[in-house]
Amino acid sequence: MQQVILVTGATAGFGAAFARRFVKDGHKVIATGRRVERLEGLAAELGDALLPRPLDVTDAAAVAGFVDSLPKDWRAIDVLINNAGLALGLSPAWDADLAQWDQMVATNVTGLMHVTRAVLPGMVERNRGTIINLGSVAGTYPYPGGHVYGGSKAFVKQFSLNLRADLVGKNIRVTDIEPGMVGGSEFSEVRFGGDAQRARAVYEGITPLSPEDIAETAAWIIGLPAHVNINRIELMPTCQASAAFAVKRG
Ligand code: NDP
Ligand code: 8X3
Repeated sequence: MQQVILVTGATAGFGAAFARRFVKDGHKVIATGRRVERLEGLAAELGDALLPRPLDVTDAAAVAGFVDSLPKDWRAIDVLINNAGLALGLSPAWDADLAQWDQMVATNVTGLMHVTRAVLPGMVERNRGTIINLGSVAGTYPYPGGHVYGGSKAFVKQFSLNLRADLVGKNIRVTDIEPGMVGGSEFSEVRFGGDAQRARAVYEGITPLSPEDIAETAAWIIGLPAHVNINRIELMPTCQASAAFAVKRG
């Protein structure tokens, strides 16, 4: 059955892969992000099934008015994909840039919260919906330099589980997708401030997950019978595993 799917951060990486996959699957996609020309490119590629709409998730007023700003037949959002997010920097906490910490919290935590709060009342009114949040293995497993990024994704995990606590008995599903290393997106380039060489090195000699793997996972979750809620799903490429505790001797 055709669904109206709102994707945040659809201008790159997973978000663009979600848009392509969901349109291919016969759904209608509201593609959002800050880079308007990327959204227009997606619309040119995918046609009328895709509605391009600029949206900065850190702009609280724009988020609050977003659903009402949509054309009438796009307002009943069936699926929300809270995908917009970023990691900034990898230096140790004592050396980290506070502005980068603030931007990660504003985007990954506050932005995701606000978009959810804007879309959820309609879902509750219709007693129908699916919310997929993009968490990360970083929200479960600590790593050096992960501090606020990992903390923000731990929030996404717990927020997802707590949403279900409020929604129990309603026909509204919430899933936290928690991927490990995924290549083919701008994630590492953004993290390293545009340093393409450093970003490339992250994926050298390995086969990471791809944005299409994440889109496949989301498509599976959406297509499950309406009574099935996947609470959390953690996935890694076979070249990655969680490591032993770090121990510093001497
Ligand atoms: P990309 O950097 O390729 O894409 C991030 C998207 O987020 C872009 O479309 C960007 O669009 C959007 N975005 C960033 N800030 C804002 C904002 N303020 N308002 C609206 N959109 C914003 O990263 P990925 O596709 O790899 O990551 C997608 C999600 O998956 C993120 O939440 C990330 O944390 C998570 N993740 C990524 C993993 C990876 O290894 N790649 C692994 C696990 C989780 P624009 O700049 O146009 O606004
Ligand atoms: C992205 C995966 O391991 O770089 O969330 O934090 S990781």
